[in-house]
Amino acid sequence: MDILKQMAEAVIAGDAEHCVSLAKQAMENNLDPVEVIQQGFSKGMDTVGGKFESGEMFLPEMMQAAEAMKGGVAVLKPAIESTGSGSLTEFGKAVLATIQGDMHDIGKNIVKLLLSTSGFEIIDLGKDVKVAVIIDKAEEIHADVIGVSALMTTTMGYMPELIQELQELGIKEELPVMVGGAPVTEEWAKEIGADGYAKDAVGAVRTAKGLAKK
Ligand code: B1M
Repeated sequence: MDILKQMAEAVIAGDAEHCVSLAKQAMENNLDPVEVIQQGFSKGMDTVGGKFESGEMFLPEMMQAAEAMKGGVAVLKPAIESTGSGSLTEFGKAVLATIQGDMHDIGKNIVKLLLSTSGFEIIDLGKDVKVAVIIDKAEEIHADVIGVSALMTTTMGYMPELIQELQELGIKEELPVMVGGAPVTEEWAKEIGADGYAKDAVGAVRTAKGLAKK
């Protein structure tokens, strides 16, 4: 089995130790750490999501899988940081958050890692963050972009609320919003009036750079 498949399997099995050793092996073999996350660990997580949905896996196993993936990503982090390009503030400041009611932050943290190594200063507000808190912080620091993540269909609904609120305050033009997360689509992003959308963390860097330049 190739190493990426083994990584996916290790996440599904919730085997943190194996995730760590595979991540180390990937680095020794000079594999691209971002590719390793997207084609290895994340694929495993997709399977976990499917198994949870169909009742083959339960919450404790999903939590164990999440911890295992985090362990593997932590090993890859320094390699991603060392390939960083651009000075810390080349593209300005980005306020990042997982939206209100949503505790999923693995994807948001990967987006954060890549943005922070691509010329953005990141203000990470964490997970389950209220719309008002995001707006206050973005206004306070004159953010160049706001990035919000949602992993559930139930929490995606706070994204249009954020955009509406910015419109009502008359600051939408100054504070472009990028949205992402597994259930979010480009069509939906357009529909709610978001300024940008990205399917994955690599795309998020591209989109954020485009928005910050404006
Ligand atoms: Co939960 N969960 N979960 N979960 N979980 C999902 C999201 C779910 C789809 C599983 C399923 O049923 N198939 C489902 C949601 C269903 C729905 O939409 N309504 C679900 C559920 C139901 C729940 C609970 C309600 C379960 C329960 O308690 N009964 C509960 C919710 C708690 C809450 O939030 N209030 C819950 C809890 C958890 C854990 C704590 C166990 C854990 C999260 C741990 C953590 O994040 N710290 C967890 C996990 C791990 C998942 C799945 C399996 C994997 C998510 C993940 O980390 N993927 C997930 C199923 C799935 O998504 N396939 C599921 C890996 C990550 C790298 O990908 O986050 O998509 P992702 O990020 C990508 C892109 O989406 C993109 O870039 C990232 C990297 O490429 N991206 C952006 C993300 N944010 C972006 C922002 C951008 C741009 C791109 O711009 C700003």
